[in-house]
Amino acid sequence: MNKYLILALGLCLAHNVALASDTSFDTLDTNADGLITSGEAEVDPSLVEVFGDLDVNGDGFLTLAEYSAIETDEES
Ligand SMILES: [Ca+2]
Ligand SMILES: [Ca+2]
Repeated sequence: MNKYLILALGLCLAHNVALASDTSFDTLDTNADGLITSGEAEVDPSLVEVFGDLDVNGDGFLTLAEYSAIETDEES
């Protein structure tokens, strides 16, 4: 599991280099299970800071709906 996570993070970092400033839900969701884990969020330090706030139901994962709340916050 850890090996897979490291590989996933590596792939996500590669995607981030390519995409630069646009970190989309799909980019963060490296294993495409529809949820962003805290591990997947680590590629974006600003997301890690607000992860707990975005995870409104406290299950340790961000759904697309939960993640979408960040867009409102970032525009202010
Ligand atoms: Ca995921
Ligand atoms: Ca959640």
